[in-house]
Amino acid sequence: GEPSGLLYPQQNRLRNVMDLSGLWEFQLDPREEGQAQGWFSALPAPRQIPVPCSWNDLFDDAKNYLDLAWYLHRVWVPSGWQGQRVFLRVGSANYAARVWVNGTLVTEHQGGHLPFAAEVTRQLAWDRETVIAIAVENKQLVERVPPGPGPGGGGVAGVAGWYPATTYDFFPYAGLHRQVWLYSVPAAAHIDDITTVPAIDGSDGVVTVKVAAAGGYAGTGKVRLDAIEADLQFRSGVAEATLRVPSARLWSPQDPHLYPLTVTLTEGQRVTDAYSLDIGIRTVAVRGDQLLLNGQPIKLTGFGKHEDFPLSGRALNLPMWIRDYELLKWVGANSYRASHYPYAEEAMQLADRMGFLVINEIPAVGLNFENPEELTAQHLAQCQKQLRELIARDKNHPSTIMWCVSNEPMSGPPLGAAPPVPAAVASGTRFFRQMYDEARRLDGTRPVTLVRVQGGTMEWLGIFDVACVNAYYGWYTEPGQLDLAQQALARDLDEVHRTWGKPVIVTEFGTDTLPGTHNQPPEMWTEEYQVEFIRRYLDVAARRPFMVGMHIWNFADFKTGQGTMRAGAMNHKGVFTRDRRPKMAAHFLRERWAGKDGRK
Ligand code: GCB
Repeated sequence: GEPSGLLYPQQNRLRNVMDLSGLWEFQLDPREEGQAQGWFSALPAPRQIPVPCSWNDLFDDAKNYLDLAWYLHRVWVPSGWQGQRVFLRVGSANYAARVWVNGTLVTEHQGGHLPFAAEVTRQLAWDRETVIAIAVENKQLVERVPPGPGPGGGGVAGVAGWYPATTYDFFPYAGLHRQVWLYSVPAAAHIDDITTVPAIDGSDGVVTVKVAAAGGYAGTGKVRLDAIEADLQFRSGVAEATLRVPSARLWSPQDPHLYPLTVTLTEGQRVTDAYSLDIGIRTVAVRGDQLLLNGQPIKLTGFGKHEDFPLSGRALNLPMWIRDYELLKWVGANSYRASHYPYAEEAMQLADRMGFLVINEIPAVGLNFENPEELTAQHLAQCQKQLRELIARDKNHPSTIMWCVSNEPMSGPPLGAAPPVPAAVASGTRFFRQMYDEARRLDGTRPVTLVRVQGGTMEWLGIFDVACVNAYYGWYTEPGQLDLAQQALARDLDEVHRTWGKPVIVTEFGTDTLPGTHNQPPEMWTEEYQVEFIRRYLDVAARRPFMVGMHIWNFADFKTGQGTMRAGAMNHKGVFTRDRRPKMAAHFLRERWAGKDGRK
């Protein structure tokens, strides 16, 4: 079924929230004996760990550890919550988690980066502490998404054989990466889900609001948008209303205006539940080879990113997010791609507020279609589940302008090293048609895309609304030869456009750049080469009206596994260093994108 309970936890007059961030007990379980020995009640030899945080940068013996580990926390549930329904919500457990409350297994979840919740009203204690235990592992298994290395694993990193072995080019950070919360909702009936769909009619905004209330609720409610109100009449737990905002102030990067929306359930004059969120009134569409925001063509300037920082790893890091948004503004970016997995909910809220456009991606990186059909079927089930969870979580964010269903799926070796394998192409085509249909079924309002590896399958781009391609001419191919690289890029983009007539985005292009390394004339790994490479790519795009976006790989240097291609176990394609200092390219982009020449 559809996921429920993914509304961001909210404290108000009728609901309660308790954020369990802080120090928890932690223990590795390499022999997987914990469950049989009752570790969900007490850990035999715990140490302390912060939640949220990846475990890998904290403990030497856990650096490359991806097997089972236990988290345990004791909490008093406030007695004022009695009489309400209480849920436990895990923001992101990377990758697989099992959750116990006072000794009872209450839920399991697979796939990091997305929240899950379980009702724990019957398991928690009112007269003593409640024990919460979460067992997490991040094994790189071939049937998972992203797939682990092996017959079904693809990806450059898989091919290169790095340590720890992954099919993707970022460190496999593990652990509880976002907050764990307890929250309560009214027992009689509560708002379980809200879907808002904005439209524009002349100068008016028209917002359709669909509300799901738990337990087949058949009562009444209200929805208020700014000063406009409408009644809700629920049938079998569902109600809908349409609100018209005269002369609406449309959401855009220039004016990211948000309207407050509140949904209530009512019994006569009495409000029995309430939930508020801020929404933007804006539309996204594809017309011909243009991408439209509020009916006007828009070009994306920005980056592929990662959630990555020293010590905290892949965990929620609000200082990092605030600084990154400051730097995105500073450099003149209007957008980024949430490569290669969904980012923190707070990051999406900030993007709404600050006017960033986000290509929102599920963790489907490293897929390879040279696989037995049953493995592909397992991957499809995982990808569809992740898509359902992502859209349930992020559908109300104006900043999300596109869903991306995969990064660099492969039907043969990358970089055009050999022609695609026909059976793999056909298998991928079936797969991505189903992914596209599922995305449109869940959300008919946003374009859907897929990111092609350089030299990868052209056919798959035809299934989607926008063609996204990654390009490393001048780096992995044509090394050091930027004239050739520029020609190869132009040929590639023109062919994609000629074949499909769709808007095209280069979602990745970049060079590893060691900060402080210089040469004239520009040479690979120098700051000059990064600037020159980016300049050439932007020039090629600027001459092509169908190019609707240029996202540099990457915003910042980020941690990878260890291997011959990654100096210091880092990908150095950042325009900023890992600690967010600008390389020469950052100043160049600020001049080009923000029109600031550095002297002002
Ligand atoms: C890619 C991948 C990205 C890598 C990048 C690189 O194509 O999508 O995850 O980090 O290339 O730097 O090799």
